[in-house]
Amino acid sequence: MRTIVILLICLLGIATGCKKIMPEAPEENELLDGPVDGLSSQEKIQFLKGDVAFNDEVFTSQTGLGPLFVANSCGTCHAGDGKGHPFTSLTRFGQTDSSGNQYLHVGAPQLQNRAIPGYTPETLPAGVGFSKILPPANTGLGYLDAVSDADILALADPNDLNGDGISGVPNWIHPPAYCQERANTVSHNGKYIARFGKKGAAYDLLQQTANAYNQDMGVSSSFEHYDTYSHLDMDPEVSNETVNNVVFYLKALKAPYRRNADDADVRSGEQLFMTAGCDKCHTPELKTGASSIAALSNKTFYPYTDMLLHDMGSGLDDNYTEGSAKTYEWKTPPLWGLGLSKASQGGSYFLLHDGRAHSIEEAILMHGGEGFVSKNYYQSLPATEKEKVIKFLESL
Ligand code: HEC
Ligand code: HEC
Ligand SMILES: [Ca+2]
Ligand SMILES: [Ca+2]
Ligand SMILES: [Ca+2]
Repeated sequence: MRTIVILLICLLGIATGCKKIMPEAPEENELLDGPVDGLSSQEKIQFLKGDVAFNDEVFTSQTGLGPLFVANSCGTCHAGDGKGHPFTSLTRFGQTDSSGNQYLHVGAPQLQNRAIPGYTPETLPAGVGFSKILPPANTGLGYLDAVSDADILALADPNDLNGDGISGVPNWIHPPAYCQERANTVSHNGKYIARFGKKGAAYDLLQQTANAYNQDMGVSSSFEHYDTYSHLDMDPEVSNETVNNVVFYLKALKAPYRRNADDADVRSGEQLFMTAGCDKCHTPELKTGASSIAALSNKTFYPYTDMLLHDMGSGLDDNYTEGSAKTYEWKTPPLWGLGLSKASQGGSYFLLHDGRAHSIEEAILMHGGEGFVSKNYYQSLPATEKEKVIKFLESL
């Protein structure tokens, strides 16, 4: 019915208005959510089930939401699987060093600022420092998941032996018992390499997902069943099947496609990106090992991350530790999809962990610590050359 009305309006000759009424469907290469090519029909079905659970399943107090929570569906914070907005941030507090969290009795580490009727939401205790983080894009996660520990370690240089001022390190954690060991996983003193989240503190997508249900929505599962309000273990409110479908969905989300890769300015921008040493952390090319999803096995892909933690200087210190990550350390974020992120963030950029950078250039200029030299190189470029770097980044 609506379509007919719109068509009629168009026929009446108000042609200029029609574009506004009927937004053009985005081009395939501008969409972030969709599966990788080459899934089996079985896998496509699981992807769709995970898609529904992730985007459409809105929890209520009847289906397990809360009592304390931050949002009622994954899709609220991860709309279209793109980067999130300051309205969809998470707040964590009370963990300033490796001695642990001194504020567990008042709701740390994560703030649940909403509650179902009859319950009181958490508030930040007076005087405590807190860290606010924005959701990253969820695209291409299956590729990052399938990189071998050995490949990640090959990029690490903890003692900066090559003397370039850059010393990426993995985040070493004790994964929860329900996580399955990766093939050929590498372990040091009982700790394993974690790789998801902005400080890279989640071992795999199951841990990330089970935690999100539990901490972000107050929904318990057989994996994570501790209730943040009662401090009791709860019966599952979401099935293992649903959790596994969501994990599969995340793994099978395609990687963003490049746009304008052959443009002359984009190509010189790419050269400048290398000369500035951006690629020392934003590693252009990685490869997957064997994956249980055939479409992801032994593939070369272009995420622009080394999945390692770097000292980014005091300006980006959030006074919060996770796993072995220090307060000033962040995992290099993938840059793929950067040029598309504006659309998912409501038309403006909110970059870096807390969205403080409102343009790509601002994000670059806020690089300190191990990124300082690289940032200075960018800053010293003439305006026309800077523009090329930005054009390149927008093409990712
Ligand atoms: C209240 C908003 C919110 C909700 C609800 C939420 N997330 Fe997130 N998500 C975030 C934020 C913020 C981060 C960054 C967290 C971090 O870095 O530790 C994140 C990180 C992630 C990541 C890590 C991606 C990466 O690149 O490392 C995955 C995967 C993810 N979320 C999946 C989910 C799933 C699945 C659900 C639902 C079960 C969910 N999220 C619900 C806000 C949310
Ligand atoms: C020492 C490692 C390192 C180097 C070198 C480096 N970066 Fe980064 N970059 C990071 C880390 C880590 C972050 C995330 C910091 C945060 O969230 O607070 C980041 C964030 C970014 C972001 C924001 C991404 C987002 O999704 O919010 C952009 C854009 C970016 N870098 C571009 C560049 C460019 C261009 C260069 C070269 C001039 C460069 N980086 C050099 C490590 C590095
Ligand atoms: Ca619950
Ligand atoms: Ca809490
Ligand atoms: Ca080095």
